[in-house]
Amino acid sequence: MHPVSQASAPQPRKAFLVGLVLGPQPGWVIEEHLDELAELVASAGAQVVGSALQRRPAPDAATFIGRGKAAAIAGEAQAAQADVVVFDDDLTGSQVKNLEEILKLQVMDRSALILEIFNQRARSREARTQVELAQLNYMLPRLTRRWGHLSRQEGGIGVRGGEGETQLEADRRVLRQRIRRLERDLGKIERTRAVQRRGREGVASVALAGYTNAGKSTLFNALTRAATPARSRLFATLDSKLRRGVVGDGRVAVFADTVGFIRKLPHHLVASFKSTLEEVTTADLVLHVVDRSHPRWEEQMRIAEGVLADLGVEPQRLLRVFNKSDLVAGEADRDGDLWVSARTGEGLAELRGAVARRLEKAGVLVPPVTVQS
Ligand SMILES: Nc1nc2c(ncn2[C@@H]2O[C@H](COP(=O)(O)OP(=O)(O)OP(=O)(O)O)[C@@H](O)[C@H]2O)c(=O)[nH]1
Ligand SMILES: [Mg+2]
Repeated sequence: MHPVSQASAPQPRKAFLVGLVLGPQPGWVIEEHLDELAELVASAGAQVVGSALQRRPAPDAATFIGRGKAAAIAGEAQAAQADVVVFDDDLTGSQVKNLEEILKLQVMDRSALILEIFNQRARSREARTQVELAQLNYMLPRLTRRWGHLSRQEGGIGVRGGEGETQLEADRRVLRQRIRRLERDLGKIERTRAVQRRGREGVASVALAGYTNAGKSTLFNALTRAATPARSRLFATLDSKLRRGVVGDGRVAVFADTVGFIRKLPHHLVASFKSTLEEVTTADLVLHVVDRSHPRWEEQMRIAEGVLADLGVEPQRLLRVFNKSDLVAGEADRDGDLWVSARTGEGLAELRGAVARRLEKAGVLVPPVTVQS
């Protein structure tokens, strides 16, 4: 089954999780990653019914985990009444096909899961177009697996022609056409956004970015007193929302709330969400919101900063904000860092002041008029 049709599958499905521990990697790292995978599964509306880890020096080319381990997991997953087995890493089309044969269950990789969540969340035309584009780009190299009876063409050098291969090529052509169409649509949306941005010229822009669930939308609401749904689920926000907010001394900036990041974010998604993420790449200042109460906050911070660097956000345009301070009691060293609670409002005045100073420094916000006495 491919991601497009998965989105309409009846919920909740029961998921069995599988992680691979490579070489000297400590097992606890993978267990933490499986915890996050479980959060993703829950965010997709499915239920986790079990999990398994395997340690190997390298992934198996044909089955990712070992064939024997796969057979063992088949028993465990079926006993747990799972109907889908979710792998924490990306699988090739043939690995999915081989695993589905052994497991006798639907197999999904991490990217397919994230794409499914995005597909469930996408509302606006822009978000829907971007998600569909990412899904098609994900499917294109994996199309072969839907044509299992044609497996000879994967190994068989010189085997060409035949009904099935024509069908596969026709499928690919249709996909490519649709991809070009979506790219054209997105181009149009991007141009509209660029025009809107020009209309905002002269007004300083501040984008909120960071790991999913860090509290970006809650902070955006607090800074702009808007009502953007903030929910404790991953990827609640897919569109960038724009609203005016006061920074310091009554001066105004345009704030943008954006889509969250995650470890191993499928690169098709980042590429497809270019127009949404343009609010980040073009902002005068990017507030990097970190959920400081999260047990893996440092890893999440590193990942988000990596994505921001990939997007071309220079360090001088970044301002790191430690959010959810209300959940971090008695933290010894808060000096030098910006701590806020978007929920209680603690630290918001300081944040507004810091934003204003940074925007002034960047030359996009005029200093307040001071009356000489
Ligand atoms: N205790 C506490 N909870 C917070 C704070 N800020 C946000 N939250 C909660 O954290 C959860 C996620 O908040 P969101 O604002 O939706 O997070 P987000 O970064 O926009 O998430 P995505 O859009 O999914 O990437 C919600 O349940 C919020 O109520 C805070 O300062 N303190
Ligand atoms: Mg949000």
